[in-house]
Amino acid sequence: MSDLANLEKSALAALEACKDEAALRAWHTRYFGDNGEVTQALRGIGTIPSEQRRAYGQEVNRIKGSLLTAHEAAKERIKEQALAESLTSGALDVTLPGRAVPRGRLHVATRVMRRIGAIFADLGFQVYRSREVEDDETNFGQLNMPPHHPARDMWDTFHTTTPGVVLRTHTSPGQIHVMREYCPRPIRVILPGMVYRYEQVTTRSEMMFHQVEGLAVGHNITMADLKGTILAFARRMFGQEREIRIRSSYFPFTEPSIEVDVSWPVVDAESERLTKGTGWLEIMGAGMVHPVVLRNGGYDPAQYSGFAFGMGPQRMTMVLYGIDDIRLFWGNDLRFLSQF
Ligand code: FA5
Repeated sequence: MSDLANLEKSALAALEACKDEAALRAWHTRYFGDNGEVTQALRGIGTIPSEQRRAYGQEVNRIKGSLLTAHEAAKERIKEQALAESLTSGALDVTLPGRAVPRGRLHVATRVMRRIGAIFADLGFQVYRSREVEDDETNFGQLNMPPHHPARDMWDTFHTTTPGVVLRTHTSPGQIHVMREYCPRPIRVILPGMVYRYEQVTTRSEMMFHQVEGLAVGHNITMADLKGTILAFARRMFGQEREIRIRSSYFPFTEPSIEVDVSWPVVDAESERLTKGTGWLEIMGAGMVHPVVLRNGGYDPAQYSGFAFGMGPQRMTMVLYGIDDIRLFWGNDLRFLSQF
């Protein structure tokens, strides 16, 4: 009987020490397995002298019952402990405010391109998309710059490994594509897009930048139409008080050729710097489409005339927002981009 008391005591102590389910299973095998200590005590009932057998048997069965009940309780305790542990170790505080998903926005260059597109849409211009990889002939030759023409030096060119294939240095070759597609119908389009130049990158010059070309072809189109279009654009883009100034210039694909300035009153050091003190800002090159170019597009220059212009939206954006370094546009610096 004292052995039984010891058995119960040590089994309960061992159960108390169990920390996980594996220990619990080992405990069960130790006491209730085929050769377990309680199993053996039960088997031993038959060997007990008959006068003590009844009392012994009752005690063994009581111990068996109490240990199994304790085992169930320990199982429950360990399960709850495991659950509590997993809850605290991967704790998730659902009362904390959520992390805001950063919302993207349109790049300032895209916004300005859209604004330019909207102004010209109001003036009746459609958008024509033209390729960025061009052949030498369309980028230069068809625009009245045959091979070895010195004007080609105006555009430092990226040549590809395929002879005669270049990255377009300006949007002007698009004029040839539009004319050939539309001829003999009248044309009023803008051609926005990226252009590439093998240039020294500085605060004012990039090797990759946007241009917006404009082209109008029809009967009786004159310089006055070009001037009126540019003035209407400049006033919408930069403000109602703007005046434009036309200077003569040279491009092989326009005749006469001009460069256009927009008035910019010198009111502070910033505008003084932008206009170099003159009160005028250059915004584009333009002119009347050269007869050779009209002919290359399929239009008879005796019957048709047209104007074209090419502007640099990055330079205009710099003026509009006081950006002093053109490299910021493609620098991918969020501190810059998130200001717009
Ligand atoms: C041309 O590219 C002519 N194709 C424009 C033209 C079109 C004239 C149709 C006549 C008729 P130019 O190289 O000046 O011209 O470039 C036009 C504009 O692009 C410039 O006024 C300027 O705003 C912008 N630009 C030129 N080079 C750069 C550069 N490296 N980085 C940023 N913008 C530039």
